Amino acid sequence: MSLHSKKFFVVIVVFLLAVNASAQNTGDKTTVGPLPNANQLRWQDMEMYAFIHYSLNTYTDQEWGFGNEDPKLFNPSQLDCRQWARVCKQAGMRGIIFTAKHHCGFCMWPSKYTEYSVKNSPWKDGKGDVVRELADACREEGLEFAVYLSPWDRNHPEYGRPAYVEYFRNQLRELLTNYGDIFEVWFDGANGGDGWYGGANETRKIDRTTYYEWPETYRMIRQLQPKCLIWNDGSDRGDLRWVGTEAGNVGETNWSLLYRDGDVPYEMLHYGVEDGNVWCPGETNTSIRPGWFYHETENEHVKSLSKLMDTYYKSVGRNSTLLLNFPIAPNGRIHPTDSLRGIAFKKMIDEVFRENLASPPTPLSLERGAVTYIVDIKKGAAFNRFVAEEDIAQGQRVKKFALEALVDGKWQPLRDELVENGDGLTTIGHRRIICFPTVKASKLRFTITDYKAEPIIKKIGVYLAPELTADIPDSGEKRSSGLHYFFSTPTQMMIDWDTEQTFTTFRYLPPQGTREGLVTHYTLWGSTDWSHWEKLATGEFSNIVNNPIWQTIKFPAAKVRILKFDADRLAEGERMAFDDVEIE
Ligand code: FUL
Repeated sequence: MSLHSKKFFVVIVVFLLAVNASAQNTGDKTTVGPLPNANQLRWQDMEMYAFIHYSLNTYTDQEWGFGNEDPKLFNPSQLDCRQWARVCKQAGMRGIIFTAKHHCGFCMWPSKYTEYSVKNSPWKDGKGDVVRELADACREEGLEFAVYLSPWDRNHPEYGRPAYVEYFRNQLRELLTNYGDIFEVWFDGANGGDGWYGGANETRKIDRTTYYEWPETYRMIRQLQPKCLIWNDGSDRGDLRWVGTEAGNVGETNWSLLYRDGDVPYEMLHYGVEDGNVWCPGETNTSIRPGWFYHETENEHVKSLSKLMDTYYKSVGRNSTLLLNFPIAPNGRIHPTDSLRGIAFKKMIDEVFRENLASPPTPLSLERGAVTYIVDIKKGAAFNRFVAEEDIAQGQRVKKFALEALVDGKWQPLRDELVENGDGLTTIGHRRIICFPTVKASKLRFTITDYKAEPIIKKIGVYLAPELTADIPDSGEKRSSGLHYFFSTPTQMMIDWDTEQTFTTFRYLPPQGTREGLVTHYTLWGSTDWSHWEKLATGEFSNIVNNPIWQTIKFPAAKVRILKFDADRLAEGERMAFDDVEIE
């Protein structure tokens, strides 16, 4: 990481500004809309908490297990939940959500309802319980604890039938009864269809709006853990919503509201709904590495500090929380690169927001329906961050605002440099952070130009963040391979070389920003003469739709002149698409 201009490190304490504009009732804008409940308010103050992905996938180098992986693979030599909790705490995380059961169905606790769990692994002679160890470690470190329980279960023979729903609920009851307070339950909406399902080896699709009978499950959760928040993707409204991407950003316009009923398309997930009738704020989830589970090949791709800061501004700085994933390595610990990066991330946040350069603003003025704050900048200093917070206990009210800096006696507009179109100055909510190029000014003018009801601004802050340059290339970086390829059919790519080559790896970078043509299932063939084809690999690119990162296919060393890549299934459309491929 390169930090430029340390001398510009002027960072000050946030000061509290409780300015209630309700005295300035304009009379015509009084529809606040729904309000958060006490659990949602408490949750929003957590700001950042960790995800931990750990399961049999860690030992099979997969993102989604099929459900038939051998429990004997689970035998970490140095499993240390205290190390996870310490790292997360130092990385500024206020709690941990743990994958108690991922899609493969393997339980990280000795559930009495299945044999597919740690109790049939060699780890601690089958007497271990990772959920217990982590819950205890969190409490010791003063962190909150929560569980991810995948509704989709590729191991269970009854998946897709009513008996499974009862099984799922029984497991949830175990987790909610035996491990102390749980702050959140995370019900992943993914369902790729196929799985082992007790040996049936088939595709089972369910109707996710009805199959799981969520109302009944929600009742049980409310009864067993009244403070627990429900995260649910799509179907029955929980307390929190997904933000429609795993890339680590929510919309710059971000309402904490949704409609109580109906489908929730991407636009609603990402931006919320201005006139929604239920409070359902967005939680931004992303991983510190490209994948959710640990893969050695990603050790060089742990997100850079600048990328993590960008993620922070685009989540916590946009009225959301940040759920940042730390995968566990096969030895049972968080990899040192990830832990150091996580800790550096927290240090940088503290540095940026150490000193508030704003003197208390003059009392607000109200002109033609706009609420204006004039902020004196201490010593006319340089700054590049603006922070505003609404008192969301009284609803989310601000629709649009403007920012200007007084430079040499002239007001100059400031815009959010993290948005591509417009000035990005829409909605505030719990916290809004606006990033702009460094400016030296004596005053800042913050004008709320449109609002649903009288704005109640709790805090205003002005800061100078050190400039960061991308220190580590992004994992999505394009590495053009200059291959000679062509399509023999819309779903078949051929790549040829003049002479025989030995390969062991094929990498596919899916098209970014679209599902059209994205390959979810593939078969890879090799040939030396165009007529005899050897199957090199076949399988699925799990989670590629939500997380369209580079996908790696490894196969035993093969001598080939031609490679044939068949798209057996596409997420959407009829024609395979790609941003890049690589062969090694
Ligand atoms: C996705 C899952 O399919 C991934 O494996 C991961 O658990 C992520 C957090 O949610 O939908």
